[in-house]
Amino acid sequence: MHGRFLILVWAWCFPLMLAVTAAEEQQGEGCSAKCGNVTILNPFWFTDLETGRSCGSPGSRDFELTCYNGSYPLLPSSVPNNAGFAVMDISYRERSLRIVDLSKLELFQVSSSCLPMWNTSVKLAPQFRIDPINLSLISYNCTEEAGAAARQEKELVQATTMRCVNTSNAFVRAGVPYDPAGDYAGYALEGCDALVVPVLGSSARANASDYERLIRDGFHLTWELPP
Ligand SMILES: *[C@@H]1O[C@H](CO)[C@@H](O)[C@H](O)[C@H]1NC(C)=O
Ligand SMILES: *[C@@H]1O[C@H](CO)[C@@H](O)[C@H](O)[C@H]1NC(C)=O
Ligand SMILES: *[C@@H]1O[C@H](CO)[C@@H](O)[C@H](O)[C@H]1NC(C)=O
Ligand SMILES: *[C@@H]1O[C@H](CO)[C@@H](O)[C@H](O)[C@H]1NC(C)=O
Ligand SMILES: *[C@@H]1O[C@H](CO)[C@@H](O)[C@H](O)[C@H]1NC(C)=O
Ligand SMILES: *[C@@H]1O[C@H](CO)[C@@H](O)[C@H](O)[C@H]1NC(C)=O
Ligand SMILES: CC(=O)N[C@H]1CO[C@H](CO)[C@@H](O)[C@@H]1O
Repeated sequence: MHGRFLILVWAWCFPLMLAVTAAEEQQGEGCSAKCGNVTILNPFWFTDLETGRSCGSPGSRDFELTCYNGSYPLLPSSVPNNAGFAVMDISYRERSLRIVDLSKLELFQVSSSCLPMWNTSVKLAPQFRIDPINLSLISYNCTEEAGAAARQEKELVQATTMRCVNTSNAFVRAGVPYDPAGDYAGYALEGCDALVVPVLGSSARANASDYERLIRDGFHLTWELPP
């Protein structure tokens, strides 16, 4: 009789115990699993820079975020000394997140130094894929000669507010279909350095002269679970 009672109590409590454990795993001790507006759950985890404590269970390095100034989670760049990505939101159901390439924003900030720019795709860890329902924006930094030719091209917009370039010879092209292979040879311009930035698929009809807003709006990534 006594034993049966214990089993009953145990069976009744068990779901409750599971729920408590899950909540503890999500929140960890003494730290919130929220950074700004974004909820951090498995497989993502982060270390609180101030307390040094981990939120969530430390897992794969590629999924480690840093909570920047309590404002937004930062996904690091896999290129050293390069600003990472600001995470704007995460959909755990769709395994997708929207991020903004912070180093590209340096092209609009007066105070920043002009560091070398990398294509966004090379800065992402292999677990992440740029969502194919994306478009690309290509920015060109041209020599004077090539700039004179590019100014004749109707679909190119002059990047008049871009820093770190001679704005007379810098151009932007929007609405380029996203190419998973990264082969944008069809859009190469002789005498111009090209930089490819993914933008949201919903920007299909966007005007290239809105390049700053397009870059600030970010783009979607999907992730594969770590092994
Ligand atoms: C958080 O979300 C609110 C409402 O959606 C928005 O107004 C606010 O700007 C967001 N904050 C950050 C840091 O993204
Ligand atoms: C840090 O966050 C506070 C409040 O959210 C904001 O006022 C401040 O500008 C932020 N600092 C930086 C360096 O972003
Ligand atoms: C970016 O990618 C384009 C297209 O593949 C390539 O032509 C260009 O050289 C790359 N730029 C950099 C800075 O790597
Ligand atoms: C920028 O390009 C224009 C046109 O090619 C040229 O006249 C000007 O000297 C350049 N400015 C600088 C600072 O190189
Ligand atoms: C643009 O080209 C000039 C001259 O080659 C270079 O000094 C500058 O760093 C380049 N800017 C960017 C953003 O690539
Ligand atoms: C894009 O915007 C620019 C400046 O706002 C405007 O002059 C141009 O007509 C627009 N192009 C299209 C195709 O709407
Ligand atoms: C404009 C563009 O690139 N559209 C593509 C978005 O992704 C879907 C799925 O891969 C493609 O079918 C579209 O062509």
